[in-house]
Amino acid sequence: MKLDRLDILHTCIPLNQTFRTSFGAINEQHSIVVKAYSDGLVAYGEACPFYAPVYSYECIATMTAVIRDFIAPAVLGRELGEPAGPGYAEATDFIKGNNHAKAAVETALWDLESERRGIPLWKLVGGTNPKVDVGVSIGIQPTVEGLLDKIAAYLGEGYRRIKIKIEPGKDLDTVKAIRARFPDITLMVDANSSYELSHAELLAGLDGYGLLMMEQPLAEDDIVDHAKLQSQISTPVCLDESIHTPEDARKAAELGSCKIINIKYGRVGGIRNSIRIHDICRAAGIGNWAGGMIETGIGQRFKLAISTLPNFVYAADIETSDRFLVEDVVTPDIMHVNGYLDANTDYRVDEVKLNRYTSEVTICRP
Ligand code: OSB
Ligand code: MG
Repeated sequence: MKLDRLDILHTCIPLNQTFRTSFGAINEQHSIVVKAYSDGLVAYGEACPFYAPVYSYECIATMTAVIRDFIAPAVLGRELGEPAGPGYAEATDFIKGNNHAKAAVETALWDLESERRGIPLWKLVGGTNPKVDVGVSIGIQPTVEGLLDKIAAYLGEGYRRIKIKIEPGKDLDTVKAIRARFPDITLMVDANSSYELSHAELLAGLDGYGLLMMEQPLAEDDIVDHAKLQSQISTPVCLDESIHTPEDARKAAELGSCKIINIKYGRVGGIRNSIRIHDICRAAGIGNWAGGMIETGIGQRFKLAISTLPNFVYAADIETSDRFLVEDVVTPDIMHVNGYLDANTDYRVDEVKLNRYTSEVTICRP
C-alpha cells in the first residue's frame, strides 16, 4: 500500500462532564485524526494524548509537528506493504518514541486495509471473539456519595466493570464505601502514577477488598519499584503508563512488575505493536485489556478490534459515545447492549460532524 496524501486534523469536542484524574481536570477532548488517502480510498486513524503533556510527554502540538515534519515525508509515496508487516515500522523507526504520533498514522493504514479488502478490522488483526465486554472509567469525584450514585447509574447502563481513579487521600475510604454499597461488583482502581513505593503498606490495605487490579500505582517511567510493590500486595498490579514497547512488556514480565498490562494502541505506537505486546503477554501469563484515552468513535474502533484478541481477558475501557462527548463523529453512536459491543458493527465516520469539531487541518503530500 502507498499513501498519496495525509491530512492531520486537530479536533476538539466538549465533554459533557469534567473528567478529573490525579494529573488534572479536563473539559474537552482534543485529538489528532489522520485522514489517509490511498489509491482512491480514504480512511481514518486517531490518537489522543491530552492537549497538554500530562499523561505522557506527547501532546497535540508535538503530534502535529512529528507527523508533518518526519512521519509524512518518510511514508508518503513509499510502498509500505500490509499494516501487519514491518513496512511502516521500518520507515518510521528512525523517530525515537512519539508513539501516539506514530499510532495516529498507523491506525489509518489498518483502516485503509480494512476498506481495501472489505474485511472488518477485528478479523484483520487476527481477533477470535467479536463479542467484547466493556467497563467504565470514572474520574475523581467531589464527594464519595456522588461517586456511589455515578457507579449505580453506570451499573444500570450495563457496564461490566467499574474503574475508579484514586490518589493519596482518596483511596482506602473510597474503596471501603463502594464495597459497603456494592459488595460484589467487578471493581478496579487506577492511580495514574500518584503513589511511591513508600506507600506500599497503605496500598496493601486495599488487599482485602477483592479488587480486580490496581492500575499504575507508581511512577510512569518505572518497572523496578512496581516489581517490589507487587511482591508486597496481593491485588494484581496492572501497568499502563510504563509500557511503551514490546521490550518494555518483556522486561516487566521478567521482573514480575505486574500481572496485567493495559494495552493502549496509542501509547505503544499502533495496532501492530499492540498485537506484539499481546503475544508476549500471552506467552508470559500476563492478562491484557484495551485501555483508552477518551478517543472519539474513530479510535474506539481500534480499541474494539484489538479487544477481540484471545489474551484480552478483562473488560475494555470502551464507553458509549455519550459517556464523555457531547457528540461523537461516527455513526451509529457507540452503544453497548448489557455491557457488550459487537466488533462486527460498521462504524462510519460522519464528515459533517468531524468538520464541526475540527479546528486545524494540515495537508501533507509527497
Ligand atoms: O489512565 O487509563 C487512563 C483517560 C485519559 C488518560 C488516561 C486514562 C484515561 C481513562 C479513561 O482512565 C479511558 C477511556 O475510557 O477512554
Ligand atoms: Mg490508566
